Amino acid sequence: MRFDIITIFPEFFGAVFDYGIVRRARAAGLVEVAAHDLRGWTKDKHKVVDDRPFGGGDGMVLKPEPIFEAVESLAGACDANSLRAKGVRVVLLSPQGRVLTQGVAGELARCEHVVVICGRYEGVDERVADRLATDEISIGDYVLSGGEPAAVVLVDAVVRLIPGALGSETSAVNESFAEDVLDFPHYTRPPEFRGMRVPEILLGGHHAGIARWRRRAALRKTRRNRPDLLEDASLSEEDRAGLDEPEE
Ligand code: 9D3
Repeated sequence: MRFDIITIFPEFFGAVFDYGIVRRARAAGLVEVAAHDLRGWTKDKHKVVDDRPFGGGDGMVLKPEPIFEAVESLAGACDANSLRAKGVRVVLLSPQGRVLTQGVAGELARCEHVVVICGRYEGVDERVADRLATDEISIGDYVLSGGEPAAVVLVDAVVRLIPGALGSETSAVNESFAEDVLDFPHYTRPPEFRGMRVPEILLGGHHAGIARWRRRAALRKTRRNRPDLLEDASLSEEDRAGLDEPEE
């Protein structure tokens, strides 16, 4: 699989893909990632990529011409349907996109080629979203300065779902967010640190007891930090009983 990232800050991506699972997947030849300077597709002397918004208002808008030129040179002449049919996605990263979820990442992980357009300034000429991008994606409801940090998040989330990328480690299927309950709390040595004890049940070898403790702790933490997830979780009687117990 290949990612081509179109950006006005290609140096932003200097070493971010040289670590961990993404590095290993690249080394194994499972994925290629390249960042390209949008200015390379301008045709004027000053390499202008932005202009003032029609209708007025603050800020500048990324012009359509260099973005269309960039995508056509990286993905071939294109309409959204024939691109999707070829396993090519053109992702516009913008605050107006559908929100990136594990499901969206899984969809992209099945593609051969993902071209990522990073927005900047106040926005991107809407003809890019309308006629060039196959997908418009946001990484969440907060304001970034541009699409570049979002591109890093997208590549990371997608690469770990490419078959073979996780190697011998636990499969992506049973990770948090493959489910509707968060992961359970983890502890390692020492058993007491600055007066904080590791829960006693984890120190013995009572596997059924440990499994019950972990499930209960995961549910309680989910209720505290992400109560929204529990709304469509299917909970057993024992799950509900564990949630109802008072704080120890
Ligand atoms: C004035 C209204 N703002 C739109 C909500 C303007 C604006 C803010 C931030 C225009 C562009 C940006 C830059 N952000 C992105 O390009 C972006 C983004 C984000 O800000 N949040 C979450 N996901 C993404 S993906 C790309």
